[in-house]
Amino acid sequence: MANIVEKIIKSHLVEGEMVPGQPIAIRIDQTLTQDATGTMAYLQFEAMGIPRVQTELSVSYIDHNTLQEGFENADDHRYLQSVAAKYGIHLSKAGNGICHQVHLERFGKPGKTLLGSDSHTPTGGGIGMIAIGAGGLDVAVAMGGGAFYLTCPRIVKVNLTGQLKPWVSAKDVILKMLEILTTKGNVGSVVEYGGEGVRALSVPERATITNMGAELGVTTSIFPSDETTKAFLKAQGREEDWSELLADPDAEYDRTIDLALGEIVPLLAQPHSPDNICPVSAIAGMKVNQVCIGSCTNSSVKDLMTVAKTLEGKHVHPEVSFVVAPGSKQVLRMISDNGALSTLIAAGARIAETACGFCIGNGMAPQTDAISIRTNNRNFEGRSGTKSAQVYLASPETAAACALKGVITDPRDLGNDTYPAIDMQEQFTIDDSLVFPPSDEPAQVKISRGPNIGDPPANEPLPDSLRGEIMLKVGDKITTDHIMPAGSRLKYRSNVPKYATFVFEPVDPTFATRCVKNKEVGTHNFVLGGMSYGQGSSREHAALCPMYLGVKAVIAKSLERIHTANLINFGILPLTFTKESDYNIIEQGDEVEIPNIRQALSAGQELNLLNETKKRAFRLKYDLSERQKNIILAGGLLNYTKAGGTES
Ligand code: MIC
Ligand code: SF4
Repeated sequence: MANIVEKIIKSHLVEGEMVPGQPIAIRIDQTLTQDATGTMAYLQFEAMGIPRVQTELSVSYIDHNTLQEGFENADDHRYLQSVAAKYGIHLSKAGNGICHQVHLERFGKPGKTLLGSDSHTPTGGGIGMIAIGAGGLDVAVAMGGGAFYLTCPRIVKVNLTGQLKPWVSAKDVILKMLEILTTKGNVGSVVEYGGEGVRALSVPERATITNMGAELGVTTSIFPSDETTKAFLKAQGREEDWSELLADPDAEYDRTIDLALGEIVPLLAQPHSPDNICPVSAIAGMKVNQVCIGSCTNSSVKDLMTVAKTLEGKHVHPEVSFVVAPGSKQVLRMISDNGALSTLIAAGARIAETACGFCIGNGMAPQTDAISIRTNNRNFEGRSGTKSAQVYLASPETAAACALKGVITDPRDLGNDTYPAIDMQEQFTIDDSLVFPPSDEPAQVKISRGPNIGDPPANEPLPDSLRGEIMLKVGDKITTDHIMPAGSRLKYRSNVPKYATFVFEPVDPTFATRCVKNKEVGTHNFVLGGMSYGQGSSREHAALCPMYLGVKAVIAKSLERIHTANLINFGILPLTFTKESDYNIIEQGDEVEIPNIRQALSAGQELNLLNETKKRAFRLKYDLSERQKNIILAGGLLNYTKAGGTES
């Protein structure tokens, strides 16, 4: 009487007991990295001294940083290609597409585990995998054959019934889920979709839903592997990769949510959070300046065909800048062969590269105060590259309607009688010519290292007492985009000293220099956060670079899963308040001390925050397994691993 999540976890469990909330470790079958997190992951893998990856399959994708303004990106790409060839990793070259889209098409397998250094790795749940996003160091450990440690999840069943109405699509389903569950409070859960409504959703549609599970903050989301999955794999020429994976009829769940697909209407996530949901009709008529279609959430053949059919014979509004970025080379070839690309171009689309592009703020920054409608998954303030832009997340159907009319438009009001329902292709165009398998002669491969690529910085073991200043106090929902901006700063990912100068740049550009001054005189730096601190991306630089700046503890009302794991991996204490209202008393600039850390951690006691400025003491909590405590005391996972799994 097991559900799907339990079945996969059970068959991969290497440590711990399957009790929700308890630490467990699972074997990882596949890994993926992308270039922005990948260079650091492979530098860390190299530092482990393991000659070949130990996984069934590891793929390194180049999709994030393809702008190549200057030599840095191209140097990173060369490095990634040479490391892949040497260590047994497949390389998906720039131009082949966005990691999650390509992995779904060409590599994902039902029943397997996938660990990826990108928070949207759960896209693979659409094909019935336990696919989890993590920091690059965790992925490096998994490539080396190490287990992945996580909290045994609570499992939430979403029981889908009925069918979506015309002009309503998978994006609206996950926006509905975000309305129900919000981005907060879901840490430690996995969403398992089931019910008769699942059948009508194709694999790419299921993947849209699991992709944005990342925004719920859950560990992952998963769909069953059924006849629909089989048909998708067959159309990808991979029928032999299929296996059936269904929940037992009497499977139990920690919570069940019923969702009637037929009742969902076109929805939007309003600025600046993916859970700020409203029906499109509620704000219809608002002027739109930019429409961007693409990203790992909505760039499948079906998505772009639907947009093309909606725009066929028409032209987008003259005041809308309209961008389409196909998700993969496969998608681009298929829409180009079947004429949809031509339809899009005729309708006024700017065709962008098959890459993350606009989604990560790499180009296409909208005009000042713009209203931008996008099909991607995050609308955090400033992520588009324009601080004053108002980004709304929508389905491809809604985005197309907005592009045509120049104002926010419910696609059901387009006046088109027939919804261009696109059936799943019976045969996809298979062209893996931009995927390079690893070398048969690894000894001959020389690693290429450009001048922008530096070794991962070392950290010291955690001192027994921390003493220093609250360097920054921030509010709720601080994302890793606030902590470690991407966009034009992305090219410094392989150069930690340089990238660290931009920590918290969007919030307080003086943060890095102030931290360096303290570090130089030997005092420790502290950050104070609100709810859901560290949500969003898996970028471990949001922990690695603060570590480099001498940040030793983050104290917040609540912390998100991947970011917490990254803080631990880099030896930074993730702490929460015993009494949440204490947050209001402590201020930026306060001189503080946390004494006797070692003893308190080993005894499992709360920590004391002595605030010398306020002449008060506060109690702090932590949620750390024994292993995590030892990692922090050692000064991070690399030190811990080098010492053979002990704290020093
Ligand atoms: C994102 O969508 O924020 C990214 C860019 O894909 C990140 C990874 C990164 O920062 O490199 C993510 O989601 O993990
Ligand atoms: Fe790329 Fe955007 Fe997807 Fe992140 S969310 S992997 S930046 S397309």
